[in-house]
Amino acid sequence: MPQTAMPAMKLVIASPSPFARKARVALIEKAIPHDIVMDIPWNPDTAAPAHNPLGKIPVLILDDGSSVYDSRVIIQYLEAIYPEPALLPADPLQRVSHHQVEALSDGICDAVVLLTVEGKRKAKLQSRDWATRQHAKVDAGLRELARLLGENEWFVGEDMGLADIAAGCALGYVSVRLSDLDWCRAYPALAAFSDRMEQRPSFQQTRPVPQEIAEIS
Ligand SMILES: N[C@@H](CCC(=O)N[C@@H](CS)C(=O)NCC(=O)O)C(=O)O
Repeated sequence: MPQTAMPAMKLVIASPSPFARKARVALIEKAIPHDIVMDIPWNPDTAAPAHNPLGKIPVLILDDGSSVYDSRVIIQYLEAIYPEPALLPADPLQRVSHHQVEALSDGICDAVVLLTVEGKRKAKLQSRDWATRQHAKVDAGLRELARLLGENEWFVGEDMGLADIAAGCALGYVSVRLSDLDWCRAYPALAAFSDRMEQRPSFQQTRPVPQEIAEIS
């Protein structure tokens, strides 16, 4: 009997996006078959609004055409449908700790995205105060990540999980977008953690790649 191939889920991404990377890493760590759809959500021809009213990526498109967004919900969905290997522990308070690190890491990424987008606006529209505000969030976020990790191997408990994926993606993104920021010297244990994460196959396959985005007004 000929086997009918199951249609794979599709993940709409942008190649530099740390949020998309988080979802991609989860898919790879769980060995879930999927197809990648490349998008540039800042450009007028973006496909994102057809799948997410907020016009943001990542979006997971399921076999029935329905969408799951944003990266946090995508990971919850994957965890529910493909429980192994677990990215979240059973203990409810440990789960909260994972989500806290995820929120902190995503907040760092939000600030870096805003800085990147600000840099794409016409020079006369760019605000130095706004940039300073976002830089302060990145600095405070990195300081807190370093404090939470301490000298531990993983952020929560004894196993790699969501917190580590989220923090690893944020650190990789900061290194690419804010290459002048010498956070590795300030936080050597965090830098060693980032190196360990970048060596995982799921991270090696999802290195951030810059995209050409149109000027934003
Ligand atoms: N909280 C969202 C953030 C997603 C996000 O900000 N994506 C950016 C790309 S890195 C985007 O699509 N921005 C387009 C826009 O804001 O119009 C998530 O975790 O998925």
